[in-house]
Amino acid sequence: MHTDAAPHRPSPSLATWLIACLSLLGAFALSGCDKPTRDVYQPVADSAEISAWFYHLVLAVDAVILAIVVTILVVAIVRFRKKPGDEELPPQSFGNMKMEVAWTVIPTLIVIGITVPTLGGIFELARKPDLNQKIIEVEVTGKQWWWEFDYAKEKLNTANELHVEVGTQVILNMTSADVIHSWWVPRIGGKRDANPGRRYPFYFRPYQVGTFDGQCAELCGASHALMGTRVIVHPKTGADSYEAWVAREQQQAQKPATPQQEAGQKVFMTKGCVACHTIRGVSELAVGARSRTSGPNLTHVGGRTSIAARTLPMTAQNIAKWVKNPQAVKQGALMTNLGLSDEEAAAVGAYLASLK
Ligand code: HEC
Ligand SMILES: [Cu+2]
Repeated sequence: MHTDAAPHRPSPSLATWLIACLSLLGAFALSGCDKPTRDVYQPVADSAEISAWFYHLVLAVDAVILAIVVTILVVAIVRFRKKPGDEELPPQSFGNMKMEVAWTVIPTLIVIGITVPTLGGIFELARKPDLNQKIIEVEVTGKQWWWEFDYAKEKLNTANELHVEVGTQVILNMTSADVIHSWWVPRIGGKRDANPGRRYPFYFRPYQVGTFDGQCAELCGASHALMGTRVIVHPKTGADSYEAWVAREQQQAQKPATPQQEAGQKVFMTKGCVACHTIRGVSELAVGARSRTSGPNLTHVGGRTSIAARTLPMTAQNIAKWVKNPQAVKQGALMTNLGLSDEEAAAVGAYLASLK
């Protein structure tokens, strides 16, 4: 029903301003929500530092432009607003040559000012590091939906969690076994595409010890959102050093220590798991010396902090849950549901979690 007496409400311009300010505040608040393990503002490696520098450059340029535009806008609104009785058309500036040139030239200069240093940064990121120093070189293969990390020199193979050393140059050679993936650990650097049939290097040198999370950044199928990754930067010395980790990973898999773990190993050997997974020192007995890499290497799977590309935390129960029905945990997961009983799943969970 229509009434002439409209209810009292704030003038539209005030409401609009309020909404604008609130959304801006909201955006700022939300930008602080991400866990600091994935904060591009807090780089922990030279490559991420370069990207962060450009992020700040563009942010600064944009802030200046925003300040100028808002100032002009406010002055125009306040000083030149239509006054009562003012019926005259304001001066029309259509086709004003000076203004046309100004708003073509100024943005062009801004774009050039951002492009030139950006190109420098791209070359900086692509510069091959000096090979006469300690280098950790890893072959990285993106697979639906996990990451294989192969350390050729160290002769070890692991998945999803990349281990490196603070202060040491890292070279990742990125490729893909199926579709295009993109390796992105914001505090380390990236995004760097992993393309099938190609092998691209990605260089970084971490300068802070810690654990830093990342995410596949190229839509790669049903479980793209569950294709996480994690970088563990080890100190140079001590029990938690990178060298200590390498030494542990190079060992054969641990022997089962309880009857349940024994039963779990038997499940692993007899239920078809060996077709896709390798446990060094164990599965060769079943399938010969060839390693199987269509699934993650499980020789030291219990030493990881998560399973299925950071989808679940590493526990015996979670492994049991995963092997019982992988697709229930991760849509489309390329691991066969082998129809294990609850008992078999629990046993294989206990066994694999013990493989530190
Ligand atoms: C057809 C191949 C295939 C078979 C058979 C298979 N898996 Fe897998 N498995 C995979 C793939 C692929 C993944 C990675 C899935 C992902 O993260 O998207 C995986 C992941 C896992 C993981 C998580 C590892 C990690 O580091 O994230 C465990 C544990 C595992 N499988 C155990 C088993 C067990 C136990 C069996 C036998 C009951 C088995 N798998 C049978 C292919 C297979
Ligand atoms: Cu991916």
